Amino acid sequence: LPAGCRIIDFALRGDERGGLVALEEGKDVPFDIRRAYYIFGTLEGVSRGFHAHRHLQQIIMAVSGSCEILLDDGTQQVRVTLDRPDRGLTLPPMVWHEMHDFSPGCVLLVLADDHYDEADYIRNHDDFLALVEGAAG
Ligand code: T46
Repeated sequence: LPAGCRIIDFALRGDERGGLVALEEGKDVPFDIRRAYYIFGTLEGVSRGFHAHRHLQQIIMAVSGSCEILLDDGTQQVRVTLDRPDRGLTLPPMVWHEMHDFSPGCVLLVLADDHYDEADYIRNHDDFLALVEGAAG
């Protein structure tokens, strides 16, 4: 995985009635949570993402269904399957990500360490590569 991307298996607190996962800031989620959003009802064949963030830290999980996420740090590309409601993937700044192959009914929950700010997005892949190369000197 690219540096800073980490798979986190959350504790399952379910019982004979069904599943339950609790996410606590600083414990299960390694940053302060300032925003949550969820992505659902994605139409068949649609892909999303196609950006990196300059500063934002996030954790993403498929609370229902599945999708593939492509991670690109400018050097390597890795695909990760998100298909467990008890497993999160941290998305650090400066990792290009694309979400593909959404299953019907897929719900992605994302927790972020800051409010929405369009200026934090790098939505052009060539700009992203130039910034990565610039940072590498
Ligand atoms: C990310 C991936 C995993 C808001 O107004 N507030 C928000 O908090 C968010 C997340 C989005 N928006 C608006 C901006 C766009 O007009 O909602 C619209 C759709 O957002 P976007 O095209 O960026 O959605 P995705 O699925 O491509 O990307 C999202 C997040 O934006 C992004 O931060 O890392 O999920």
